[in-house]
Order: sequence, then C-alpha cells, then structure tokens
Amino acid sequence: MLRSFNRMRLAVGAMILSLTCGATWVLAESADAPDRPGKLSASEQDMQWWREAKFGMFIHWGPVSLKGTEIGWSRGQEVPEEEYDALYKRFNPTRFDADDWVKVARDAGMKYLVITSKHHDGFCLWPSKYTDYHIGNTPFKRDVLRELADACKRHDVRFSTYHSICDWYHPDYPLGSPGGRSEKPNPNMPRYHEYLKNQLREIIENYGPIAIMWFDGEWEDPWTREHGNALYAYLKELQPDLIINNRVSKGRRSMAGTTTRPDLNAGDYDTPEQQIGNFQRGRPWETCMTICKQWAWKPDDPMKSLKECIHTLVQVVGGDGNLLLNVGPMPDGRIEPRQVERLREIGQWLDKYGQSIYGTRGGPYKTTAHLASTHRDNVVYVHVLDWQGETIVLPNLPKKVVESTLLTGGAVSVWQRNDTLEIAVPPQYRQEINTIVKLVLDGPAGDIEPIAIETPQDDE
Ligand code: FHN
Repeated sequence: MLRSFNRMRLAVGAMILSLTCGATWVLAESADAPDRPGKLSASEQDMQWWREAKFGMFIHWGPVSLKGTEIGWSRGQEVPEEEYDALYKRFNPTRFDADDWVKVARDAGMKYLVITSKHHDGFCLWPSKYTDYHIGNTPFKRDVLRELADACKRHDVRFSTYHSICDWYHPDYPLGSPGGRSEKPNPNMPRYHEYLKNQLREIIENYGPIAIMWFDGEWEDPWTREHGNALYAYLKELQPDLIINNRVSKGRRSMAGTTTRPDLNAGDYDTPEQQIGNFQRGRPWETCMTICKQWAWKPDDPMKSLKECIHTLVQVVGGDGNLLLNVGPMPDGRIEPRQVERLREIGQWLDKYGQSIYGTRGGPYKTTAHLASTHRDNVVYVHVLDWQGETIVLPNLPKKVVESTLLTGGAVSVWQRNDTLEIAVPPQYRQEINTIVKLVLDGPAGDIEPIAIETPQDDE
C-alpha cells in the first residue's frame, strides 16, 4: 500500500512540477515509475578528466568589487540594498583581460576555471535576454562569459560556471536580503524556476560546452530536492557530459559538503568549503577555499602563504579530492598582483613536483596534519609536510618497496621491518614546505587498503 502511495505521490508531484514550471522536468513519468529518481550522479568515466585535473581556479566577481565587501552577503548589510543594486551603473572594469586571467590560472597549474555567472545578488556576468540586470547594461558592456570561455579554449583550461539557485534580487524568488532573511512582496516560484532554467540553458547554448556547473544557494526553503533532481536531469539532457556538484539538490551537509543520501539527492561530487575534506575515495569531492579571507575582492584582505596553499593542495589531493582555489578580481578588472604572484609560485612548485599531484589518487596513507600520500600505478608519493623527529615511522605497506628516491632532491633511506616502514632524510634535504619521498613498489598501489596513521596528538 505504502509503495503504491509513494509512487502515486511521486507521479503527482512530477505532474505538479511539470505543470507549475512548464518545463520538461519530470522526476517520474508515470505511476509505475521507480520510487527512486533517475540517474543522480556521473559515472567514473565521466569524472575521469576531473579526477586527474586536481586543481581549479574559482572566481567571485561582480559590481560589488567596487565596494570591497562580500558578494551577495553585504547587500542590505554593509551596503544598503538600493546602493548595492545600483553599483552596476558604474561598473567599468576596463583593465579586464580574459587572456590574462586564464594565463594566470594555467601558469598556476589550474586545469579548470569556475566563474560566478550569477551569485546570490542576481547580477549576471553575461548579457542575458531574461533580465536587464546584467553586464551588458553597465558602462563596460562587454560579455565577460564570452571572453572568458574563448580565452579558456585558447589556453586549454576548462570553462565552468558557478550559478546561485537563490536570488535575493529577483522579484519572483521568495527570499531577499539581507542574507535571505527577508521576504519578497509578490514572489512567483514557478516563474522563477522558468527564469533559472532559461538562463542555465542560455549559458550552455551560448558558452558551452561547460565543463562544470557549480551550484550554490540551494539551502533555502523555496528550493526542494525535487527541484534539484529535476534540474540535474534537465541539464544532463542539454549536455550529457556536464559535471554538476551536489549543491544542485538538497543533500549537502553544510560546510562539510558531503552528501546525505546520494541515492536520493543529485550531484556528481561533494563540496567541502573552506576546509580540507575527509579522506574519501569512493565519491568524488572538491574543497573550495579562498586565497584570502573573502570570496569577493577586499582591499588588504590577509592572503594565505605559499606554504598554506601547498599544504592545502597536498592534503586535499592526498585525501583523494580536488582543490578549487578562489580569487576575487578588483573593480578595474585585474586580479590583484600579490594574488597573481602567489599563484605563480604555486605553479612553479607544480612544475617541479606535479607528477606527485596530477593524475594521482589519494592514499594509501590517510592524511594527517603532518603527512599526506598520493599514488599512481606502482608508485606512492609520501608528502612530509613537517618533521616530527629524525625518522618517519609508518605502518608497513603490504607490498615491497623496490626503489626509493627524494623527488625534492637529496638522499633518503627507507626500511621495511615487520609492521613498520621507516623513512630517514638527512636534515639538509628536508624541505620547508614539502619533502616528497617517491616509493616504487613491486605491484600496483591502487589496491592497497587505506592506512590510518596514529599521530602523537591522537594519543592525547
Ligand atoms: O554564500 C556562498 C558564498 O558567498 C560563496 O559563494 C561560497 C563559495 O562556495 N558558497 C556560499 C557559502 O557557503
């Protein structure tokens, strides 16, 4: 009885959904549809390039950069709504050069780029035909998505967009600023759905193929799992190889970014935010993190050191994740020179040691604050992020080490004794940021079960 009721509910739900937003979004086409929605995540094959890429550039940009306050969140807080919404009338980033931005990403070793096509503030970085609130109606006029998409093609960086589901500006979306805590006078969610669907189709048709659609702003009540799953299905119809994160639906566990009930909630990967995700090799995941403190540009915003950036990258990749590192370009269209310099330094490090990052998988040793490991075929890279003593003592590997070298240069000694694997590197060869020990095994590293490492603080 319950199952047939569920099926009927689902079918009715799908009918209401398709009637209300006039869309071809169907969750289940008929009463005998399965209780579960359709395909909710990409195959490992679809994710292959993404898993190998490891590192991308996140960009949060819009007229709010004129104020140096946070995009979306400062609307109706530090910046009165009326003032915030009028910023576009004087937004004229004449020093914007898409090739410059994309070359900064490429030279940093970033393989994909994700730009805010529309953030929670509703402003669109392309001349959308579904709203007047867009870049074409600024003094700048130029189509930022067009120029970035073309530059990404020229420099072999995959073009992707971040799109906010919530829209605190659009009159049809029920919630508004500050921070989604106010209500619009005459909302119309079905009409907003149509607007959202039309704009996403516009982006794919005009600037595609899009590598990733990075959704956000899904946490508010007007958006439901049914909406998210139907949107996922709709977009995959438009572009089957499009990768879509887990914030399209309602499964995300807050900033931890993991997905509750991936059998019910759509999304191709998890999205920990401003934190290094847990070691997780089954479901793909990506940490998004700011290079400074704020997502959008802020004058003198404290910036992460090279050591912090490299440690974050290594610990994320060691956990089998990707890192999406964010820059907030300035109101004149440039990425801040000090951020460009930091990214250049990261790129120099990856030029030397990228073999221990790109195309690897996390483990076999689980990441700790002091150490991470990555592997590819029969090679394990042990990343020693700081030395707690003369020798590193790890649980032994179930395969024989047939060769050991220091990728970062110098001498290394490795012993396998009973249940331990010991690594000794003379002090003069220990690197300030990351000492990488390359171990060649007598068989594939990929089938070694992940190994937890007890660290001194674990005993406290
Ligand atoms: O509210 C947004 C925030 O502005 C930023 O875009 C981050 C980046 O993922 N996501 C949301 C906060 O979780």
